Amino acid sequence: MSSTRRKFLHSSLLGSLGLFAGKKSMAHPVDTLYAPTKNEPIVISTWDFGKAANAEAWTVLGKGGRALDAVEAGVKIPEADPNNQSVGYGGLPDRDGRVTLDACIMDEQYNCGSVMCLEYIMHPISVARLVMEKTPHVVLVGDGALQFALANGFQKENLLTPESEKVWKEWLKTSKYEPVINIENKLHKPAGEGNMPGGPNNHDTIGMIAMDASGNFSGACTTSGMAFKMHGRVGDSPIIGAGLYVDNEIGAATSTGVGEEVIRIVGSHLVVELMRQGLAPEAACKKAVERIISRSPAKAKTLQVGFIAINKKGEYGGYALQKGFTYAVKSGKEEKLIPAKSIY
Ligand code: SD4
Repeated sequence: MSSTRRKFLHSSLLGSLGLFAGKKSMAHPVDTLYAPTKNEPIVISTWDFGKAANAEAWTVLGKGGRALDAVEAGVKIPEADPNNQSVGYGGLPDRDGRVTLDACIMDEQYNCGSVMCLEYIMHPISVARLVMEKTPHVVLVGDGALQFALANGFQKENLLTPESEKVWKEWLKTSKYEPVINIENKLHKPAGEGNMPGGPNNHDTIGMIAMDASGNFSGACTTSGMAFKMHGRVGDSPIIGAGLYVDNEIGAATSTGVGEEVIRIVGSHLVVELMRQGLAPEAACKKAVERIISRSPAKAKTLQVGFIAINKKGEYGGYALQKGFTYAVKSGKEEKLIPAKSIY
């Protein structure tokens, strides 16, 4: 046996006996990376509906539970809420009237799972978690994701509520296809055109990131995507690095808004890397938003994108292109909804 391997086994054994808990081990960096330390749990998530989702996540975090379990439980709240027309059940359909869902999840050890364009399953986040835990893969899409979900006991359900169907039928009268942005709770079409049906939830994903009492991070992101999208269109939300990224040494970030712009800059990964360079969460989110503007300043004025992030110290922040983006925070010290700063 090589001496490195022997050292690893030795330090793992000591680690599992708890002899290194809370201390910086010199024996092997893996021991220090995941060693429990005393941390204040915290969870943050996108938009106003993040508040109810955080409260659910707190039922896990507040008891010293794992961040991964907390974020999964948290985002299942908007997924099951028929009044939320941008996530899960009740989500606005694509242009063909099909509700297609995107979700991803990531834990403290770079494990991740994702489903894209999944139909008929109310909790895509739990399917994404199973992809992570039960398969050697990271992503399953469409029929393959559905097949996998059904094989694992998920029920097929109609996710198109009468309300969302009504909005879709209204949209069909004009069938105009363009992103609609959320500014101060109003829907605005680019270039001053009239508002589009769909209510204020036309495209509001839930992205949730959390640090638990062991100092470990996880994140989850789930959405029905852009309303009336082309069938098969996938945004940033289920793409690891774009809609969500977790690096347990640094922190975590997630995004909402026009997914195409977030994918182009690999937004959430960028935010985490900016924090690695020393930026505070809010400053890192702002820089990522500025990257979108630098690519195309005129277009950026017509879009909404928001990021939120937490670092290893439990500091958090958010930033958006436009006014109107809110995020919810819950910790042992506070519970609030924060209007994010924005460029425009
Ligand atoms: C997407 N990012 O599918 C998602 C939608 C969203 O606020 O977040 N809207 O592009």
